[in-house]
Amino acid sequence: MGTTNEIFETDRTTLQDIERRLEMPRREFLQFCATLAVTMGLPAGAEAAVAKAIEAAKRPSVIWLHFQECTGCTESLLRAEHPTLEKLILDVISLDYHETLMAAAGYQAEAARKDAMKANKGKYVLVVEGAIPTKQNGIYCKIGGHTAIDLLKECAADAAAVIAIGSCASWGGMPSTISPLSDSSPTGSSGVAEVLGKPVVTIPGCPPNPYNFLATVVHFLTFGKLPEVDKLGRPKFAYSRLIHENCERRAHFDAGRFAMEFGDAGHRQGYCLYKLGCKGPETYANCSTLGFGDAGENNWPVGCGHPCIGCSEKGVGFQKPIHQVARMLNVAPPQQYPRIVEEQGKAATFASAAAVAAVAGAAAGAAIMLTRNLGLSHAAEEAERAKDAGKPADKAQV
Ligand code: FSX
Ligand code: SF4
Ligand code: F3S
Repeated sequence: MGTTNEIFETDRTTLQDIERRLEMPRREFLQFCATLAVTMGLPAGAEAAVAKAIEAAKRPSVIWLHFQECTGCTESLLRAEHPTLEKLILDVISLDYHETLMAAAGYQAEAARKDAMKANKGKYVLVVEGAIPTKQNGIYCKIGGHTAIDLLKECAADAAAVIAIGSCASWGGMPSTISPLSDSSPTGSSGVAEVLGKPVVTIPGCPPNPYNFLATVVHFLTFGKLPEVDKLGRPKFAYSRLIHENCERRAHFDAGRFAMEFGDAGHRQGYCLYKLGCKGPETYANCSTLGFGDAGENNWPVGCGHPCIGCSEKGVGFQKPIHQVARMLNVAPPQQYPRIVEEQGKAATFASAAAVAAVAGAAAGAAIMLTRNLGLSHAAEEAERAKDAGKPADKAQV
């Protein structure tokens, strides 16, 4: 694999082709590739392989189904800036069926789905957004006269890969919330794997970070296979670390400085939100290192002053009361301690600064190395998961 500079030297023609085809400056294209490589935790230089794969690979046909959800997953993808979705649709994937974005309606839309499935049999990627209601044979969600259960099974049968995007599709998410007066959700909302009876890749989050989805698809293009996942189907590059491990407020947690109520002096000074119910200590996701919407490292729930509600963690998000304090899953010290002296809104962890620098195209190599390290699982966490699964630590499958 070459470095970014080597690509400029050795693949100038390829890059000029891309520049023409995407109508995107080559530098912007390479920044996009570097961002995805960083997100995947790939080693330095991997952006060259990503660039080549995007350039050379036939665009995979993507069929995107919507069930019980709010369309926030699609909305968050629309807010990804590198590249904008229209460029992504046109050049990285062939989005052949997507109810929110397609112009077709009714029979025409149904025909588009059937045609794409037939033309790409065994090769298309099925993306599912939203939970699947299972009570009363699934009558609570029907599209074109078919239940979500039937549509999912029909589309999954000939898919090369199935990706459940968002917490709803991953395990039921928000629609699966159980009231204290009941032992199941009103419509029996379930995740894709549960309905299909086999594991699928899950990208939980409500909504999930679009880069985790884009990186998963590009991994498929670059290496011809989906990324390594944990026992819940989550790509390890994004869900191996607790939010709490790399949170910009972690130094306050360790020093015992907590916001006690919204708007108090501690809250205004950016103190730790643990006592307001932050679920970062029991939620695996990369929100604290990646940020949302390319708007900077503070653009994530805790960065905006609200406790993490654990939206990406089954059994935490939409199940535990928002302001109940979190269970501490491990007490390992953070990778590095952020400074605590900047004014609120300007603080940056080294990790988030590096990831944002990669988006900006500066210091991509350093960011890649750092993020790769952040993506590695460690012994304490594996032991914790093994305990949950009732296995000895050294036999843990994570
Ligand atoms: Fe909404 Fe997606 Fe939440 Fe669910 O994201 S943001 S309710 S995870 O399926 O649209
Ligand atoms: Fe950050 Fe929440 Fe952990 Fe505090 S409890 S350090 S706010 S993740
Ligand atoms: Fe969700 Fe918590 Fe991340 S609420 S978006 S998992 S910070």
